[in-house]
Amino acid sequence: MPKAPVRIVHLGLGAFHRSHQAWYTQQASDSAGWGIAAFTGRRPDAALALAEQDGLYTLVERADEGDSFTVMGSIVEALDGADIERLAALVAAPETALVTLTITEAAYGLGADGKLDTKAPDVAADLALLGSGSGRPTTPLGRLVLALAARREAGSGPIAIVCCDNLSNNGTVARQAVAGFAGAWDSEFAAWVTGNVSFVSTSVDRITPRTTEGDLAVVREACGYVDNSPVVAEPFSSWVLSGDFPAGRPRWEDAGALFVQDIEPYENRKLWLLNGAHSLLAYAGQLRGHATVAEALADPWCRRAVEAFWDEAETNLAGPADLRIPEYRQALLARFSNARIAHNLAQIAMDGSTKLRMRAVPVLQAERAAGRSGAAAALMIAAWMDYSASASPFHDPLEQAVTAANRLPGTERIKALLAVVDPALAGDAGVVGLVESLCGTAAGRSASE
Ligand code: CS2
Repeated sequence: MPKAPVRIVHLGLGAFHRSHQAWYTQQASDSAGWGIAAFTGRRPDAALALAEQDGLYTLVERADEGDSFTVMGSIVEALDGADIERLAALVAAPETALVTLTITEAAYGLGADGKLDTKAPDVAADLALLGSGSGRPTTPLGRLVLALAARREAGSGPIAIVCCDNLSNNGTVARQAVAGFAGAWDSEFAAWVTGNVSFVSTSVDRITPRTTEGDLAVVREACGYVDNSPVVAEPFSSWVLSGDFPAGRPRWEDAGALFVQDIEPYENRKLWLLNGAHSLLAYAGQLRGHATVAEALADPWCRRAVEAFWDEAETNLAGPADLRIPEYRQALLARFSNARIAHNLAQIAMDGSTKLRMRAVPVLQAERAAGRSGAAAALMIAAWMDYSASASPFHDPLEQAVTAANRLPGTERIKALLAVVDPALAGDAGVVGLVESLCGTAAGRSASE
């Protein structure tokens, strides 16, 4: 098939981008005009592997009843994220209308106060380097900001940044992070960003576990060719977007994307019900000896904990009638139980300090504000604390603070760990006591043991 011209630049070439945004772009009726140039993050491997097959790969849609296979061609260039020259040239090109992002929640560098943490070592290093006008940024945001400066220089006009990471109000988060970088660099450039960059918020959904050797063999067997980079995903997918596209966009609605004014209810539904349950299962499930989402959900203790958390979340979910929460919950149970999708809990467990801020904290706060305990949301935090003390490896942007907190005794430890997630919660004696009483329960110990 002929390649579409690059009009979308993507940062974060991973399995999720390939099963989600690349799929929506390929399904759009005007897809022939919208090619994606996708850059990796820390390592070039995914780009190298994909470039070897000219950007083509197989999307395996894995349903309970079997697999179906689609050859994907919407990624027309797969590039090493360190190739800043190519990134700047593409973002500066007038044809480029969009930059989409899946750079992970933690990469926005936000502190517990929701602002860019300019003291985080990699952010501080990139800021210093941008300020000095020489050197190569290593963070995705540092690279993006440099590329936006090239667009300004080229006079190529407005552009949209479409955030596809699981954060509440992710367009605003992306704006804060980019503005934080731009402002710390040059105030005139920061003003250009404000006037020319539209930050689109989106709620993204498609369960996409890591590809395994077995998946490669399945594709070889079923399709009769060798694909070194297939991606496996559930059949379900959803994309809700809110914001302006000053330079245009593909007709993603042809693939079912929903464009709305107020994204918050959709975001909360997804972040609390799907991602919240995922985190709860990731921590409690692993403490109970399970390895995948489907295995953990089959454990009645975990299932009860998830349902209790959903009850708390649902009470605080208000929004348009089409939220259909009972049906959404029912569908989630089916999606999570798809045993053919081996979704590893260890993968979901990563970067908990950032994820819990979106997944547990808002529900806990809302429950307490309403005079209720919020025990089910607090259990997610308690399970994370237990997990953080025993997991190896333990991946988290605040790993050092978590390790230091875990050395403290008793209630001091609980307070310090809570402060990593949300300082306000750490100052609430009721929450500290509640979380402390729930520690140990997932693994089957009572609080007093
Ligand atoms: C998961 C998500 O790893 C995680 O934190 O909760 O990646 C989840 O699978 C996706 O958001 C599903 O759309």
